[in-house]
Amino acid sequence: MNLPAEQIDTANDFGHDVLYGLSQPQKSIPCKWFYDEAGSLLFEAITRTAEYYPTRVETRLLAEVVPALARIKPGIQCVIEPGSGASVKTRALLQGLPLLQTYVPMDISADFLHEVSLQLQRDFPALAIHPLVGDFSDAGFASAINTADLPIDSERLVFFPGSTIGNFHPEAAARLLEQFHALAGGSGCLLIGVDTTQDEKRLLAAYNDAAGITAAFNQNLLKRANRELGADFDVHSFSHEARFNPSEGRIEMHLVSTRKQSVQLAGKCFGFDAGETIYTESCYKYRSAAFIAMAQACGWHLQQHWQDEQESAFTLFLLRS
Ligand code: AVJ
Repeated sequence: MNLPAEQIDTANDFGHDVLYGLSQPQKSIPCKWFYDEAGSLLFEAITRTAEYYPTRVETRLLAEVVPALARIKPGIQCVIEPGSGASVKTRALLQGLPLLQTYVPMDISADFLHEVSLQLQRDFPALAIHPLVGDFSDAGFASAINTADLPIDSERLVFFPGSTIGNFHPEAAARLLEQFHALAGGSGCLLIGVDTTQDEKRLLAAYNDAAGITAAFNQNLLKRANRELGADFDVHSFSHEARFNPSEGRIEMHLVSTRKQSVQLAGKCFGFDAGETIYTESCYKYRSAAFIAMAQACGWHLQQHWQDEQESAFTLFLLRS
């Protein structure tokens, strides 16, 4: 394994994104900044809560999907995973694909990716692990795969689980689906997990667990801004809120200022009214037919799909070019 992991992006633009986001009429911070080391660990803790069904459901679906995939696409040699995080779900794929040689985890959290890659290399000694650090939503990131030292002629599968696609505005989601062709290579496939659940109660509970782990995950953004950017957020005067926006078909996460206050950052002062929010995340919940239509418009064809029926409508779609 080539370590340290290859760094793709050049500048850390967390500071830029926070300054820009707090200057807008609806204050916001992009959700990709959730995932520093602490945030990545908090996300893993969210996936173990009773309310957060997507991980549990997708893992159960994968037990059925991986053997099916090994039959449908027995020749897959390389798995590429944008936003790999802890690579927990991937392990089933790494074990179940008979000709797999290479795994390329891509993540924005360098230290976390490094640790996960070392552990995977210990657990899968025969596999070539090739971590890439960076923001997979950068337009240039997809082409980085071709300059990386990879067996590019191999049959590739892009694995994009967890409904991460839901974090992108539909137009950005479509751009991402188009960029995935470059990752997959001409004849590659995409296995993508999409939360197609529409039940409002279930959705709201999943983003507001009783133990408060999602709240801590949300507030960690402000702690991170204090630590890395020297901001002076009083973290406890911003409370976590999850909202369902039915017309946009999305869950929204906000940090609500519980009082009138101001925050200093990089020589600037940002005022908050009581009740004013920082919008921190969108999680779009597509209906199956709408998702398939979007994927088709982006040059992907549906090969097969698997949908949960026990506790949600989470779906895994296998798409081919
Ligand atoms: C990792 C982006 C799929 O949107 O469900 C979990 C992130 N945010 N709880 C999601 C998240 C709050 C998660 N994704």
